Amino acid sequence: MSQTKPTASDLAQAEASKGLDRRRFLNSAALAGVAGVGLAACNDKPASAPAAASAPPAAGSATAAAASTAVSTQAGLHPKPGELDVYYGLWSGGHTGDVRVLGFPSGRELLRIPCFVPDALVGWGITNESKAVMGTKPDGSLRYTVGDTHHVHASYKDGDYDGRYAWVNDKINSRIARMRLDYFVCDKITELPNVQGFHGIFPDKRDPVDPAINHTTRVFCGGEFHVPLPNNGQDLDKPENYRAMMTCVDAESMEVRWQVLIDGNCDLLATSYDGKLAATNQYNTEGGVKFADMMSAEKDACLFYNIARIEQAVKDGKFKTYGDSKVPVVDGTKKSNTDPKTALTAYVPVPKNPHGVNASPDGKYFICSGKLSPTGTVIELQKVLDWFDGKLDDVAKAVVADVEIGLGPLHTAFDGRGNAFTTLFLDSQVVKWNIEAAIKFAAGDKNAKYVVDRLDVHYQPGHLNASQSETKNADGKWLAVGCKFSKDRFLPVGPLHPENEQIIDISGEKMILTGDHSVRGEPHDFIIFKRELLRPKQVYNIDDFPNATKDATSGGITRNGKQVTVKMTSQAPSFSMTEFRFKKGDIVTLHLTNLDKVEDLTHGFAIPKHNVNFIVNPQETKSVTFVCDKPGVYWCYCTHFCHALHLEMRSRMIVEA
Ligand SMILES: [Cu+2]
Repeated sequence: MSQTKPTASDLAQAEASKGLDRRRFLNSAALAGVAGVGLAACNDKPASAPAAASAPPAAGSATAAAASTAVSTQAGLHPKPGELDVYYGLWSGGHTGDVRVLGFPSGRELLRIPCFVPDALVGWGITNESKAVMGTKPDGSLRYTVGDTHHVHASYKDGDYDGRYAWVNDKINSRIARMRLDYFVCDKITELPNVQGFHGIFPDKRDPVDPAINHTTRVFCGGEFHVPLPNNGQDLDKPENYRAMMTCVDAESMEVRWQVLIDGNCDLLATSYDGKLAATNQYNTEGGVKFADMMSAEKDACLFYNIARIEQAVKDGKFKTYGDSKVPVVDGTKKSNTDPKTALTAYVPVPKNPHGVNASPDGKYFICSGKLSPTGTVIELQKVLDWFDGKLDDVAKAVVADVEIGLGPLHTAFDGRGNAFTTLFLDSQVVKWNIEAAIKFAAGDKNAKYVVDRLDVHYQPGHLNASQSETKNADGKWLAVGCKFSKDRFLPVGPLHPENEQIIDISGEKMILTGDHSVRGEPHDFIIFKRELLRPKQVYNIDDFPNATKDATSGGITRNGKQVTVKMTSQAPSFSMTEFRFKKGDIVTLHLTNLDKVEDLTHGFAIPKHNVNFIVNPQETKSVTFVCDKPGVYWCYCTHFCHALHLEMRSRMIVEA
């Protein structure tokens, strides 16, 4: 049971009794890299102390003690055998290049969706169909075999997820992948031109102009690293000419619609519920290429994009193109956008090197975190729109609060009851704070108690998200926190530790830590949403595959010189052909249709010594192409357990010399 696990306070007490303040040690280590370059506060204080001297007394400063006796008020934390979770979670996998599907609140991993990196379970990067999605070189080999996924977001309708698509970024090769949420597969990947280090990603929630379009039609992509334009060998030593861009991709076609040239490096992205605004939190507005240069300015920006104006500028031909790319690029740099009446962008100043920007579910605010400043910055969207309309003289006035919340604030989630939850990387805490109280405090009401609660997490949290948090229907039930270091929370397994995804009950006033879950590195961002928003299909439609073989007798082998095509089927416990014969040097394309219609009856197909292994799900067809370069007998066998006679499910491939 969850309440019998050691709690945060147990751990803190154990640490104290051992005279070993691991948390402070971690803080020191985490800070070492930025010492002397302008960190806004020091951390020589006990872990449970309020974050900053000038912050109001934290109602939750004794939270850890309370948590040791508190019990989760929510049923169903760990579903009993046979019970289903009530939420789906979509987790980015980091440099495993995949997306993980979790059941929530159990935290059970249900599936990994390979996107950018080959996957041996399903044959992603082996089958012709997956290679076509991933992209190949002229010789047919994969263009890339590495990826780095950070942020997963799903398509919207009426301000909530509609169950059509999810998208994920690849930071290494600046690619965006789309997943169909009916079959939980990646169906398209687009490589973005002109950018490097594509990081933040967010779909729009409705059209900025057409009120009839109240669903996602665009996906915005933040470019982090600034590079020469075009990046073809010119301007190598002229970093003043390097630039980053924000990119708009069409949600349906996955074509790149347009890009915006900007100052600074994009981190995360948020979109407004009215469709009018997108924003990226910008660090390195200095344009530095060295560590200290990137942190010299006291303020960076939350950069707002006026979507309707950008698209009008593209229509009016007010754009450039770079290098071989035909994508229109409009000028969103600060110096070209000083007149609010024509500006495409607005740079709202926020404390230096911000991390994270998140939209509140009431549609009113974007919240940026300070990272190097112990503050959360609340930006009122109506005021940003007022600036674009010439009704606000200074866009900096759109900041309605910039309040101290703790050390190393990164990302923010919401409970739909006016509270924000922000990860504090250096404090190893989540802080719960009330947005309207923070605005009152910032306006001068020093009695406004905006910090509601603090909870120790283990350790060094990065992303967090709450159930339904990034929709209008934030339900304030569960919070998941991606802790970057697990240290002593799990059995040691050598030098590579798992990460610790912690689950917190946020249904009450105080947060209650209810679960530790080890995860393979290295998830970043994730979303959690109600299971009824998806309509998954468990059996394919055979007619969706033009190369399907629809019955066991209609397949066969056709030869055209050295090109050989095999069409065969699987039906437990046998393949339609028990034997096929080739000659050395043949180039074989084999199409396999799984005729089984029974849910959960997947087959595999492996050919020894030919680097072939893939699965076919019920009524699915896949193909592989390989060269028969070694005479001999090869037993092709089913790799995915299907039947009592699974071991006998084989075909003999004979390659003649
Ligand atoms: Cu089988």
